[in-house]
Amino acid sequence: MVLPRKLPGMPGWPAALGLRLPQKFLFLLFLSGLLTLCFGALFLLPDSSRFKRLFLPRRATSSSSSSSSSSTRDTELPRSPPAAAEPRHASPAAPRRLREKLRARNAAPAAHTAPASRPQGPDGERPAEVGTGAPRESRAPFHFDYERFRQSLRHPVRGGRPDQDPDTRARKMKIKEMMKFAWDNYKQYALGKNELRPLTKNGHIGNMFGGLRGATVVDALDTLYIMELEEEFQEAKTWVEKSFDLNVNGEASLFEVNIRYIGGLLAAYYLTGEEVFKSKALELGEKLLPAFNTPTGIPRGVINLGSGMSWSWGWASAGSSILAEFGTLHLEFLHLSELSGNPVFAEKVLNIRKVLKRVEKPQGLYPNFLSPVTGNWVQHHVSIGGLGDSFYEYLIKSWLMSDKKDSEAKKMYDDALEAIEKHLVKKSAGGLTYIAEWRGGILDHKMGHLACFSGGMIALGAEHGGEERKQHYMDLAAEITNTCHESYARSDTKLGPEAFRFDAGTEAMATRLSERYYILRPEVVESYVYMWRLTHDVKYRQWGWEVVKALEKHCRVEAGFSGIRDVYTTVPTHDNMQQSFFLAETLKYLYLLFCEDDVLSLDDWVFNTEAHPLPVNHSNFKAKASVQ
Ligand code: DMJ
Repeated sequence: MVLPRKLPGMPGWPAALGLRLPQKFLFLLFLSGLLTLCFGALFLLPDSSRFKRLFLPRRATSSSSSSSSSSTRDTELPRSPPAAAEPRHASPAAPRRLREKLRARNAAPAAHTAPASRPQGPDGERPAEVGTGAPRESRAPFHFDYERFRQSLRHPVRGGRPDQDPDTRARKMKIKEMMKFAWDNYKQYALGKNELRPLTKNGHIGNMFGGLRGATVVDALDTLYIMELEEEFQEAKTWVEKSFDLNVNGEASLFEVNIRYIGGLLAAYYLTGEEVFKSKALELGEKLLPAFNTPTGIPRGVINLGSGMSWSWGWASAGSSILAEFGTLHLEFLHLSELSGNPVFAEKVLNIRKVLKRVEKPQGLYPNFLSPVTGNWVQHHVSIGGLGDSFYEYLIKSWLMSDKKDSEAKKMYDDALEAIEKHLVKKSAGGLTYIAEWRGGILDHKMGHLACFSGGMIALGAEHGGEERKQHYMDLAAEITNTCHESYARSDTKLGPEAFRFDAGTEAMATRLSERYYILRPEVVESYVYMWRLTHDVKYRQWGWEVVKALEKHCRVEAGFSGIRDVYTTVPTHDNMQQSFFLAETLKYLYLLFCEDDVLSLDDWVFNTEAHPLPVNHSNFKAKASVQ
């Protein structure tokens, strides 16, 4: 401890007290005794004390914290509750059923989640267990009853009835062939890399997944399974078993890892019951938890999967977190709790909802940037396309996934949609309905390709509203889907641009060179599927078939499918990238468009934002926690 040095022209403070040398020594002795006493008292403070956390090594205070003791960022709130306690961050208004479930889980001697390969702390010790204070060895393993879950489904997952119409059957088979072609080329030239580069016939790794590999494998698993590409599914499964390494050390997008890897693994587990998918999902889920260690519990966008350090995107205003990123965790995280018996994942996302409920919404709208430190909006940009999109999607899907019990999510969705309709939904001079973007009250009359998922979302939400509202929202959904179809129909390739505008005489076309590309995105086809399933209007199948033909003509190359740089030329340049979401989403949705409705029935499944099916928790769902 260094005492303040004497300043020129001022007496030292023991001297200023008029003390002589022996007295000075006595005074210093007393002072150091006092300091030692104060520091020692820290050990007597309760575990929750902020001071204790500031001064003591992290592991000593985080027995109930998230898994990664290797996180170097000290945490404030929130923390997981000790066993048998009410989840600290479960909102009082949070769905009662979910809270009861969490309480039951907390009381159960459960929470064996991580396999033996779980990372160790920096000094070689095991990190503290997630969500319980009990030592790992003393707790019985949690068991999710997969067989009972399968019995609870209302339809066979791959469909019970064969298609009647030969044309529809042929179209379905064509899409299956496209999937096989995309997979075979990825396998041949890029297996283990994240994406295939189909022109140069090699792999792409990129920097979105923090050193994780095989994004295309994990994204493709459920599509291969649903299409009954058995051999190819086995190849993908073998890669996950033998080569999928989670002990990586790199900066990952929390959102992308969640929707592609966690979503893909969860769906593969629920469809097949193969334990490897579950254990990988849970292990990876734990690695994401340190991102939530912020003053509000709103996670930051980027996390190092090795160290657990997290931070905000450099491009996000003032260190903010992005609505569509932290708002697109709910479905997967509830399932991580469901499968592990560990409430920590559900607590994290319930807390996000609590923060969002509490914060004031300008005109009832949710801006895209929120500070994880203050919990306030950082900028007033509102969009149902990029940066906002899947937040709204997860509200309505949370309600559906809860078997319509999560009325809080439904209310938030209804209110948000009402504000969007009031302030953002417009009609063009030519009669096309579109959803504009909002910048502090000023409208930008532009719709991104990403925003085209909203036709399907609005139809899904409408399906369960009152009769009058239902018709209103079904009409709105149909109009938006029609506008997105127009953005395809008005291009030379019959594929849609990244963004299209409604200004200066332009309708549903890109006006900027930088917005003319198409990267194999799924959102328009996604809306066709929901509209088809909910209305059975054959035009949606016709529109889907137009997309198949355009993909074959302009995107299929010798070794896979590639995005194109300009949809307004029939001799487009390829971008040399077969995105993983092409296999996860675009081809899956196209296939489902030509399947009977009981294949991945909407009665049994909700699709995460990467089109990975997660089961609805039916009231007759009897897969309860049991201790082996
Ligand atoms: C996908 O990764 C997901 O659909 C996500 O929500 C946003 N967009 C891409 C595909 O366009």
